[in-house]
Amino acid sequence: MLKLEQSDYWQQLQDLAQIHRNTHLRDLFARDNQRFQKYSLGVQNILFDYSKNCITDEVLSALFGLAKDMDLTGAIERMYRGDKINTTENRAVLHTALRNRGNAPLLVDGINVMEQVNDELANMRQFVDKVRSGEWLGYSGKRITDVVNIGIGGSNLGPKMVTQALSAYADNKVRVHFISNVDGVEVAEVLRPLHPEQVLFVVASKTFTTSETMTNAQTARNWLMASAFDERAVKKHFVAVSTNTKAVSEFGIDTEHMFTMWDWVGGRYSIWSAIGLPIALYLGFDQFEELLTGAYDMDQHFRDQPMANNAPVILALIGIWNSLLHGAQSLVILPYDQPLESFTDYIQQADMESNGKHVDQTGNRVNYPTSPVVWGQLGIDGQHAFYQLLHQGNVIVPADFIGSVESSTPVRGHHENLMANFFAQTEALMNGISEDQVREQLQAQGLNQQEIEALLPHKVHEGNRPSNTLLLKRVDPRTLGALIALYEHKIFTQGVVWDICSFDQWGVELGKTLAKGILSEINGESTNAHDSSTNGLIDYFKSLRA
Ligand code: G6Q
Repeated sequence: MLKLEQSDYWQQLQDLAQIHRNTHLRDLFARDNQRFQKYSLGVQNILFDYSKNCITDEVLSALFGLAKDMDLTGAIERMYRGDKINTTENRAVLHTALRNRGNAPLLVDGINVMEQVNDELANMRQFVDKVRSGEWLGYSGKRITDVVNIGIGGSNLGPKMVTQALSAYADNKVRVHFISNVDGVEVAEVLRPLHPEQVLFVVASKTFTTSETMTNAQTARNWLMASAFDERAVKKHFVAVSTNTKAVSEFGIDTEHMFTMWDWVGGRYSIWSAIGLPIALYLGFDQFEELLTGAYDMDQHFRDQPMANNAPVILALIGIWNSLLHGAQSLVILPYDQPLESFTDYIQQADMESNGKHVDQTGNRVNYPTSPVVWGQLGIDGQHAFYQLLHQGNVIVPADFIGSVESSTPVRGHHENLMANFFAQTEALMNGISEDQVREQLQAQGLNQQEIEALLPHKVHEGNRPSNTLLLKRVDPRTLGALIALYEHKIFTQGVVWDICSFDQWGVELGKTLAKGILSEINGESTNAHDSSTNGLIDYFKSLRA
């Protein structure tokens, strides 16, 4: 029997799901006018409203019981104190140490990692100040105006999302750009308008072996050489963030300008480490520290608050409940805030790479869904695209709506309009429009009986579609740090309840290994050795190129 199935609460939740199969959110609100007060909470500058989910006190207490049975409290403690909870890679999981602003010592294998963290933060600050003040000069003596981050996955998504989200806080001492795709189109387009003498490349790769990143870094190096004609320029225009000193040095980067991270920092949790260097270069180090502080605030909330007042725990358990109750297999994240344009992409990786697993901690196949398919985009654009399915499709997609009270760039009349849509959508998803309401509307429009009956089923919105609302005061560095950490801990909680290892990513490794072999086949260094489809496709590709 799987560990989860041994919990009586798991069985109780299945029963409750049966009982509530036909409960309508509209009725829950009609029955209890305190529902919002009961099922919402404030944490830092974030108001979290979870009342528009089909939950009751009984459901919540069963969910908390389940989390207790799965020893969530113990698991949190084990993560924070540096136990090797990434069991398949035998590693601690300590992104919380990277933002441990209280600076309490933390021992991993007998070493106080806080000393390493603080040293690296000090190195980053020193470097950031040099670049931003113009003290750091390119090969021809000009100051750096553009920072180009070369990295992929966890070494790209975080800095890209945060620099975009916080652009209102940038002073434009330097601009930032990102290259992740090995498709040459991206590197060519990013480099085209830039001047080699004034560009600083940050090659971000924990392993410094990832082929996309290495290919792009080599191309960037050639681009620099085509103008500098002197290998010594590499040291002035390239820095690295990596754990692989040997490979960094072989590339020609001065290891004095290599920023490190540790094996206890997972790629998708690395934004708080030197992987965040582009953020600090763009915004200044103080703002980067604010981001860390926001995450630290949330870390304390997650560790110290009882479950009934714990935002990440509740967000996680509601996700589990929605998959039980509605069979929901996906989660749509809908920011109503232009700065959060890439937030969904970031959480998509964090969630799906962490919890997209099919076996439990002991390797037994699980018989329940794990990570939902996470997708979405800016909500306001989505309204004119895929919301039709959210409102009337034959599938329930739970939604997280994220918006702000204040716009980070106020333009008269716009934010009110945006937020009117924000509130309208969660209300519409919850209430829908009943047959009676539609009939009334159509009668008022003067349609005859026959016309009304023909149109009626098409215009009915059943409603009862669950959503969470996260209303931020505004997108600022501290609040954003808290928001990211909120989702990180949500993902952690779900992994604990599902009893899976959230911190490995074997599914990512497989494709990386296969691509290496195929590259040598494409280059004619070996013969294809695959199934007929893969061989056929590679042969077709090669024949047209020849
Ligand atoms: C994140 C993943 C993955 C990783 C990239 C880049 O958790 O492991 O997205 O970040 O594959 O890896 P490198 O930083 O080693 O280049």
